[in-house]
Amino acid sequence: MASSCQNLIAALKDCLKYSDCVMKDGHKPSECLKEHFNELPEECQNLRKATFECKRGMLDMRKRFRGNIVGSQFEYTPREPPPPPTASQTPDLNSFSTKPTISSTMTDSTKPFVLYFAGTPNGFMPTVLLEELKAINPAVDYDVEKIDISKNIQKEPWFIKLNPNGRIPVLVDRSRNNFAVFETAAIILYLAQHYDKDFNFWFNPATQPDDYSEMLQWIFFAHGGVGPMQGQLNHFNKFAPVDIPYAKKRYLDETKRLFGVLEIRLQDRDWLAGPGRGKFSLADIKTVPWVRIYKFSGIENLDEWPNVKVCCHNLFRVMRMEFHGKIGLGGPL
Ligand SMILES: N[C@@H](CCC(=O)N[C@@H](CS)C(=O)NCC(=O)O)C(=O)O
Repeated sequence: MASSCQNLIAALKDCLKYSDCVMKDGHKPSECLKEHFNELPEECQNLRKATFECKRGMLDMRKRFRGNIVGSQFEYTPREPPPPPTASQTPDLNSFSTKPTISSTMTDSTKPFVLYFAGTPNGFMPTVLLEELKAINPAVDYDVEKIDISKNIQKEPWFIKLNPNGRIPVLVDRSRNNFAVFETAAIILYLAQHYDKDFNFWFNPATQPDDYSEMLQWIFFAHGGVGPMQGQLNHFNKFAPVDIPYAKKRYLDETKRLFGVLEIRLQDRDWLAGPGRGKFSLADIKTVPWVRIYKFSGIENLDEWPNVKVCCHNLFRVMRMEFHGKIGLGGPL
């Protein structure tokens, strides 16, 4: 039976897959059929009815051994996925309580960037740098699209086109043909390369190769170490459906060990990279948003790592807090 109706079923599946109910509202196709049938496009509703008729017809045919079945000759070529939505077509994301640079009419926006964001350490890394760059050059402005990661918006097909890894943050550079960048370290390096030509927050690879290399080393250390380990610690502490003491201890110990590595680096300097006592750079922007949430991660205080504590406070001292205060990033916890 199913094989004879399979083209109709395939067409229905595609119709649902690209409907607003799935793409924008984040429902499963089965939920759309059951609970939101009347909101579906007429095409999907008709396909659903035709599929139903087809299956019923096949049953009748089996009973009666006769006749062609409506739908069994239905031709269907799988459809091309729709183009990625414009920012204003993205799901109705929880807007911020205050909306400083966040535009609800983003298609009209002339700001060069759109940042797909959630209020997590990874989300804040690009905003820290963007705010710094904007303070130097107001043309470096951006819209923020908040992604509700609890609703898996970041796994929807339109988002996967921007970031196949299905995670925030993603930066889209409208001024460079909507070039999309994912992975926090790649995003901040991209911003520096194109929009910090004076090397305010990084080092010139040609004239300061060692400082540049050291900055990269600390960026990679945070990207491959602090972030993933502290992220797992948070998962097993706060979100895992089962209590696994071994995992909690393993990631707590590892996070503390990594804080210890930062402590060694910071014992005679203020910032992770740069000559002398260092310079506030991408390396700190990449690292401190993680350290900052130590309490959330179950670490009572930073007393064991006094220089890390100072660096954490330093970052919040130099950071432009007006915007970050509004989107919920206070100072160090
Ligand atoms: N390595 C990635 C990690 C990004 C990441 O883990 N993002 C989290 C929020 S902090 C996320 O999107 N989680 C939702 C999910 O995994 O589906 C980066 O640095 O950008």
